[in-house]
Amino acid sequence: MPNRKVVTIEEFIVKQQGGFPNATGELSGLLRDIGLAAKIVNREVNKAGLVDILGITGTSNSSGEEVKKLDIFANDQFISALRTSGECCGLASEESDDFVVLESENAQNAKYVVCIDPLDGSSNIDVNVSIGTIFSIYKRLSDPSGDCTLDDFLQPGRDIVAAGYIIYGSSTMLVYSTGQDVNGFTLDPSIGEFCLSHPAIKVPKKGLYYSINESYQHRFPKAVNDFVAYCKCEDEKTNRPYSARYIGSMVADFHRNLIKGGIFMYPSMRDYPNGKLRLLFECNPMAFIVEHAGGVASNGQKRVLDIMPTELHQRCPIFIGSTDLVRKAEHFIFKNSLSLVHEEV
Ligand code: FBP
Repeated sequence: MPNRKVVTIEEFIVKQQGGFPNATGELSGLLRDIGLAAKIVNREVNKAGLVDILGITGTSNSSGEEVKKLDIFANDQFISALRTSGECCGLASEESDDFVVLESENAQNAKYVVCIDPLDGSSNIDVNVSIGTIFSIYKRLSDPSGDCTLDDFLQPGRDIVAAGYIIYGSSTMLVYSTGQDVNGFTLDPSIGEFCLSHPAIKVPKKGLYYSINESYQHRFPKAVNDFVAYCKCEDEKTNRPYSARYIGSMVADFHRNLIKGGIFMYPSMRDYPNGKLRLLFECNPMAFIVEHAGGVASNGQKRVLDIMPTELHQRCPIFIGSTDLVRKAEHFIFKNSLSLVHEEV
């Protein structure tokens, strides 16, 4: 088999930049620095069982969830990488209550802000199951002569400039898009480089898998349970039943469905009327990726990327993945809302 030319992410970013005559290299620099921080986090994740980085810190984040040591380590790594890069003026993290203004000389006038979930899938950290990092980059709206503001972060997902995730799994991959194709790079530990392994990823229109935490079925809306029942029905024509897969790390569940086709769902439920996952840190970046891979992301009624954020840590129900499956889930939700209207009349 002919040896495929190894293309590192740095080479790819520079080549991609060539396609934008007005590019200043700031976005390329930012992506490069996120890649570097990911390598450092990957090193700690890989040896997590050997060093005292497993377990909890004993503190909780603004969403009242337990904070794991590796969460903090990853958060610190990305903040320091972006602070030194000087390519971004502010950062909002799922692990921090408020956004962080990056003070360094260059950073202050930089034109980008970053939203990050430094370690997604925290319930899987201690049990050696795939976890991830999710990021998104926006152009600042505020005047570059001053500090960035909250409004720089509360932009709709459709205004994302670039987004991606790192999955720390059987191999470590960085998958991102700058609004064109979605490309995947696998970390080659022998050379310490992310190398292009999955060019121009396209999510299959039809899905094989459905991913939802079914243990909450008693708290899900009827329409969601009807759709899950539809996924389980025997019907050769539509390739059903689909296979159930749920890892409990959004990055890992999303990545499988992106490559093989499927739907990941974290719907609203009785105690989480807006679902569990955060719009800025989890839903928007994954919606940006799936749309540029030919899929869709919905909150059940509307396109996730068109939702106007009002708070940094707001939650959003999500149905994301293969077009046919997400549209089908929306159909069940719409049908159910109609029957609810009829019941009331
Ligand atoms: P964290 O960012 O705190 O890890 O929470 C997000 C998450 O772990 C997702 O990755 C995953 O899809 C979901 O929560 C699992 O939630 P549940 O355990 O309720 O199914």
